[in-house]
Amino acid sequence: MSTPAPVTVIGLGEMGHALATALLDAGHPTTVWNRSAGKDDALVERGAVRAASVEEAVLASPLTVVCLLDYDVVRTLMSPAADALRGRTLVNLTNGTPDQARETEVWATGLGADYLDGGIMAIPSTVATPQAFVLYSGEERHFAAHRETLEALGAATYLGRDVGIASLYDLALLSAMDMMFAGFFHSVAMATSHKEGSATGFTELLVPWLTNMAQVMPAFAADVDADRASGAEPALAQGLDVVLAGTRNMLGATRDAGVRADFFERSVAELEKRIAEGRTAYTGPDAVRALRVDPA
Ligand code: FVH
Repeated sequence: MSTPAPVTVIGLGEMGHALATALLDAGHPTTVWNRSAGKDDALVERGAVRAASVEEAVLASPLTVVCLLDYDVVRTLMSPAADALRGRTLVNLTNGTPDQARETEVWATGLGADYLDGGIMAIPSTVATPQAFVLYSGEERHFAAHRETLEALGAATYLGRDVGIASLYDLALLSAMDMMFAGFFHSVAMATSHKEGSATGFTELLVPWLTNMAQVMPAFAADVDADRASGAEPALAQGLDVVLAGTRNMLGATRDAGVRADFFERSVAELEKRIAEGRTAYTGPDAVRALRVDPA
């Protein structure tokens, strides 16, 4: 294990503060900067160096990690430090879109900086715990050069040369989480429409149910990759008529519970269309294709 390398953290909001704390805890000489004063006090007490400007912060380390509100802020804030970035590495862990990552890479490399984009799969309290992982994309040699430092934040996962892929996977993972929570609240609204229903009692059933069902995802994923119908868990391989009957029941029970049913209205319409086309099964690849704006 080599001596922990110096690192700079710009943006000391909830997440940036957690990142800087993790780097300090791992023994990295850490320089910090934040727009508003005071957010660095606890970090300075732990040994961080407070920079007087963004430029000074960047000059302090070969690697600068930024975690800010959005990409506009990143560009606006870092532009005055353009000269300082030359020959240094910028790792942007701000949430953004794949295109924003690609544009920012062009901008940073135009300044002579090495650039990696990333997505943090953690909340501030889980940074640097075994639960945390951070996605990275961009030039692999930049990742390799700083991997040891980046591992201090959580398992460092390199996804590929296209700098946009880390944010694509980040947003896809966040989409799955958002839809899981939307499903959770939908089901709680249904369960608690009953006079004896309780969110707590219902959730005691929901968590093991969803945990079990999540085990089927790798089989579905393999079907999608192979564009085949048959690999997924046989128990889920129901005929379309059976799926339609069950989905109609979910639609009816949702309406009866006085809960918005638009999701199931769309599902029933989609299944009816497929049956009218003569289809008899609904596979993983079918489900993915049905979501594409241009399914060709
Ligand atoms: N918090 C979380 O759980 C998630 C986990 C996954 C990753 N996200 C992303 O991390 C980015 C920062 O999120 P955050 O939670 O740290 O957000 P805040 O606590 O609100 O901190 C925002 C920082 O951005 C600075 N900032 C905002 N506007 C400006 C500006 N115009 N000029 C300079 N700095 C600016 C702000 O500075 P200040 O308000 O303290 O002066 C904070 O340092 C974000 O992409 C999440 O999606 C977090």
